[in-house]
Amino acid sequence: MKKAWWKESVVYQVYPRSFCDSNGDGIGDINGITSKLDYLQELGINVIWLSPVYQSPNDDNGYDISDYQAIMKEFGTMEDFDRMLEQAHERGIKIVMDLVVNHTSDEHSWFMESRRSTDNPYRDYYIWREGKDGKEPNNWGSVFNGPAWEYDENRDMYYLHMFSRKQPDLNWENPKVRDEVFSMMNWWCEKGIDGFRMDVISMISKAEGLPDGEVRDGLHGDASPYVQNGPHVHEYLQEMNRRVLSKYDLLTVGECAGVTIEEAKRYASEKGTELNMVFQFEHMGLDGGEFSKWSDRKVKLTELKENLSKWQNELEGTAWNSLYWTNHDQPRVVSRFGNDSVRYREVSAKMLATCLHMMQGTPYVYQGEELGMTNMEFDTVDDFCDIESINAYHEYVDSGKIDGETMMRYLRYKSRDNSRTPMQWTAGKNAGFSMGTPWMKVNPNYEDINAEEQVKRADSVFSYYKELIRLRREKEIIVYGHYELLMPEDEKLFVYSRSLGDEKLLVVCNFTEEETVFGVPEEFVGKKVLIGNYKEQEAASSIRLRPYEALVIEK
Ligand code: TEU
Ligand code: CA
Repeated sequence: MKKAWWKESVVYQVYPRSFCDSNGDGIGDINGITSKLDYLQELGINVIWLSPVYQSPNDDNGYDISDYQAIMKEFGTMEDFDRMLEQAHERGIKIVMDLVVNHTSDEHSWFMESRRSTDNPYRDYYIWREGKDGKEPNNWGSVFNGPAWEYDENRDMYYLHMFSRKQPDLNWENPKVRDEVFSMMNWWCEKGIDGFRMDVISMISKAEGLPDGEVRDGLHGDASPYVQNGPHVHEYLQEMNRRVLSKYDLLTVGECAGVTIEEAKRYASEKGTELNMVFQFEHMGLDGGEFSKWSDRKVKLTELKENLSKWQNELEGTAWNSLYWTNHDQPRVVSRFGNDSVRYREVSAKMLATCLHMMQGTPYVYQGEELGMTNMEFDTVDDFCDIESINAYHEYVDSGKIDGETMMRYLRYKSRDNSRTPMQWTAGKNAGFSMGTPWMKVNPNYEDINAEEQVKRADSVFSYYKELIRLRREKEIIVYGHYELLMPEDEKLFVYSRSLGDEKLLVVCNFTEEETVFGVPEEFVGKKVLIGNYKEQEAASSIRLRPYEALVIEK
């Protein structure tokens, strides 16, 4: 297997709006991030993935960009950005930018020109179609609910928006669009940034003829087969690779909704023709239901194991995995796959971290995950800020598909806002996030869960993440070792081994609050426990695993 710095890295995702507010306006900003670089260095991560900081009207918190080469006013200035980049580099931390080029904001100058007239030079920068019998050109629903088309009076046509109506999809078939995107990317690379996380990059090529989708929720057609992994996506990424990526030493990760193993091998081929790695979504979909993600079903451990193991085994040697439990679009992992009760919160957060960080791939830590931050107790639909949550509530409840109370339960469990509450720095006012009024309510549990307390405490979740990250730096086997799932049918334990040459690791994770006896395989009996989330555990031939216990034994 080829070695690479981005395979040996641990990435930390910063959601700037909720990370740290330096000037008291209630909104996290770039100077706030700069002020926390020492904290990140202490944790030991070596790459930051920065969610969008570009100019944006914030219909989707910066994922709707109106100028790719300007910084959002609330976040600061380009000088602030340059200073952050420089200070990060001084600490050996790289910065990977979010690249959102499936769509722009409708307030981007390209779109404002494009909608002006049908003979404007920008007319084909977006996906415009005539209506059909006075209705939308096809039946596609947008990811944020409602139809994926918006009528524009001026052109008397509809434009496609796979996300909100303020996020029109770019027309990648137009070579001028690709020229613009690639030159913008080169501009950022020349500035010295270290890579790109590419937002829904699997959606930039749409199927010929834009055929109607299957109607499954009784409301709209499912566009995914026609917009994900479309006919030209690899061709466009290969062009991007030739014209931009190959000229610099970058970390590139594609957010690839709907990606299969076969597709991932193309996006993230070891040959380096497109990207370094992808975010796959299969494990994030295992607890969904009839209404896509909206459900409060608990994932079945055997399914989770089977899925993650498939990715581990099938990409080995041909592509590279990214490892994540959560991000700014997912609920908090301890509330989802662990147990966020006072009793088990810390131990289950550490167990989940062990399970993920011992796998093959590049791990991603989402801000606050390293503290075991939890989901939020939202009271009513008015507590949500996220466009996806608000739209979904109204669409399903207003149409009578889901009753209000049930939908609130789903939202409390799955809303993206769960992970967007402000970072909990201290037990002081507003969790130390802001001196003013935070743009979004702080989770009231900050007095118990905060960085200040955890950095000092040797057995905190923070200290445990720090140790996992240090171990990965120290041991090649954690990065490159071969993965093998053991006991696939077990409903409680997630057990796997890693091996590299003569070395071998055994990873044992109890995903339940029940005690379980585990028979340690012969070759590990009496060997060293590398890390574990309880004190006193020895690799005896049979061990009693306590609730959410995790341990790693080194042969
Ligand atoms: O997310 C893409 C995506 O597929 C999400 O819509 C995801 O399915 C959903 O959030 C799960 O609930 C990216 C960004 O990460 C997200 O924040 C943006 O809203 C979206 O693209 C549009 O840019
Ligand atoms: Ca601020």
